[in-house]
Formats: sequence, structure tokens, C-alpha cells
Amino acid sequence: MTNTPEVVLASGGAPPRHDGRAAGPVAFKDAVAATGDVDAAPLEQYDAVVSAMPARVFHSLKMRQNQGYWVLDAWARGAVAMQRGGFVPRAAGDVLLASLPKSGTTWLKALAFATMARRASPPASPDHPLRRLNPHDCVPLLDRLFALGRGAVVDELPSPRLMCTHMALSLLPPTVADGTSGCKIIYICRDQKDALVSMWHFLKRNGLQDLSLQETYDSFCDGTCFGGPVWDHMLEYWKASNEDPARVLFLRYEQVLQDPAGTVRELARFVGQPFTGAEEDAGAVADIVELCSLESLRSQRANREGAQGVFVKFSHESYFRKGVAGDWMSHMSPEMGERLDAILRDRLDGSGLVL
Ligand code: PAP
Repeated sequence: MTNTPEVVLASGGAPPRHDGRAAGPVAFKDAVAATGDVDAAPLEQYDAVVSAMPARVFHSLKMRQNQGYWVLDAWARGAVAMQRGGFVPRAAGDVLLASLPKSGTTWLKALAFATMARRASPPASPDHPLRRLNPHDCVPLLDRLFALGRGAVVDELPSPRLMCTHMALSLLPPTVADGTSGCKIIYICRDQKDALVSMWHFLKRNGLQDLSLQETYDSFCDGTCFGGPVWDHMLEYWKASNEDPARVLFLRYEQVLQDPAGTVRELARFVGQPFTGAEEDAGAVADIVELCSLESLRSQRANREGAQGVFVKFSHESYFRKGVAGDWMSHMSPEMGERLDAILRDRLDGSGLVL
């Protein structure tokens, strides 16, 4: 099905601009509803590639090591498909959010979407997409789409596209990894002690009831957790951000907690849509911060009910827990914390990245 701006409008999404591009990213679920779901293409052609990858089992989840990084077995095909030409970046208008799991992805999706789509969907409006859709339904996770053989849906999205990945930079298509595609990247990282506690709660809540904190902790320390080794994942984006800060914005969850309004302004500048004086005067930044706050998102029906995922079902409400810095102290001894910190200090040594 062709993807005209009129089709997008029919979904209640962003109106077209005079240059034919939408005024902001369209909520993914709305765009898919408008364009029709594109048939899944079977990914059997990557079976041999994936089965040749090293494998391990984390609790009950089968993992594969793809170019040094551990991913869910079910997602490994998606990563390969995406990298080998499945994901076609556009010269302008693509923004890719990137993170290790449990590092602030959901919040970043909401903030970036609300910021970029603010002209078509004012953040205070009662029918804002984030008041009826989960942030993961507004910003698609490419890894999962490609793993499902649904990557073609991404080609149908109007520009500007706002997308997300948990993959390391070197696992993305070569022109995205080397910066020649023009795709902008916003990376968010988090204190890994809090990320691992968050992951532990999340997995326990979603079917791995007897997963121990120790098992989760060990996987972070030895680099075999999802997305790990976490230090290499962070370093790749950190280096790319240092080399070209106009291409890769490197954020920290703790910094967003401290200054959400400053982060929203930074996001807006980075994507080339700085807030105007009139928008500032009208309180647009505060409206976005409020719309995307944990309390506000948690209260939305779309985030209290339902679940995401095909391979593993993740309940929507499990993406919204405490949302603070330092919760690890309630679950781990100071010695455990210090040991993980020391591993990260050692691995990040000399890079300038201090967590
Ligand atoms: P994902 O990578 O699987 O999408 P992600 O969103 O990165 O998960 O992680 C969820 C964490 O972000 C949770 O942290 P916690 O377990 O330590 O509480 C969740 O509470 C937090 N989070 C989600 N939304 C927000 C928000 N709006 N503000 C602050 N923190 C948030």
C-alpha cells in the first residue's frame, strides 16, 4: 500500500507540510493502521548464520552472541536482517534512539516523540498519542520488527521517522554505524547497577519468577546479559558521540532525572527543532516533561493494561516501576555494587566516560 501523507492523515496522525514531509513522526501504531500491515517475510535465509553463532542459556532464555554482543536468540535473526540491508536509512529525517535495556528507553521514546511531534500533537492536548498509546507503540523497536520479518513496515513510514534499537552501533547497517547515512542517533545510558535491578524486576514480573538477583548480577559482570558486554555497547556510542556530537547525542538517565526540561531542550536542538520563544512562553517544555513523567505515563490506560511482544510477553505496566537513581542499594550489598563499578571503571578506563 502506498504511503501518502493523506493516508497518514486518515489515521489521525501528523498533517503533511508543504514539502510533502509530515510535521513530525507519526505514532507507529497509527502509521501502521494507515498503511496496512506489511506481510511478514520469513527470515529462514538467516537460519544458518544464526545457528553458527555461539549460544548460551540465561535462566530459561536462549541467547546468541552476534559479533561479540549477546542478544535473545529470537532477535538475532532480526539483527542480521537489519544489518544486511533490511533497514534502509534515509538521507534526512531519520532519528534512531539507542540504549541498553532498562536504561531509560521508554522514557526517551516518550520524550523524543513528544518533542519531535509537538507541532502536529501539542503535548497538552487531551488526544495526544501518548495519552492513548504505550510509548513502544509510538516508536518502533527495529530489532523486534525485523526479528518478526516485519521490517518492510519501516520502509512505509513517512519521514521524519523516529525508531529505536537495543543493538550496539557496530551491529547496525554500515552506513548508520559509520555516519554516512545522515541518520541521527540519541543514546541513553544508565548506572548499570540500577539497570540490572530494573532488569531483574522486569523479568521476574514477566514470567521468570524464580530468577535470582545473583544470576542477573553475574550476567552484567561477565558481559553476557542482553546487549552485553555493556561497556562495549556504551563505548561504541560514546566514541561516535565524541567524534561527531551533531550525529550522536549521548544522554544519561540520571541527567534526565535531574533536569528533564534541559534534556527536552537538548533533544529539540539536536533534532533541529529548537523551541521558539513563543513555545517557551507557552510552556511547551513543561508540558512535554509533564506528559512524559512516570506518574503521567503510568496513569494512562494504555500503560496499565495489555502487553508487548511475541517471543516473550512483557506487560505494559512492567515498564513503569520506581524510576529513580540508586534503587540498587535496596537490593545489593555495597560490595556487589563496588565490584560492578570496578569492572566498568576498568573497561571504560581512558575513554573519558565515567558512569
Ligand atoms: P526497555 O529498555 O525494556 O524499554 P526501559 O524503559 O529502559 O526498558 O527501562 C524501564 C525503567 O525505566 C524502569 O526503571 P526502574 O525499574 O528502575 O524503575 C522504569 O521505571 C523507568 N521509567 C519508565 N518510564 C519512566 C519515566 N517516565 N520516568 C522515569 N523513569 C521511567
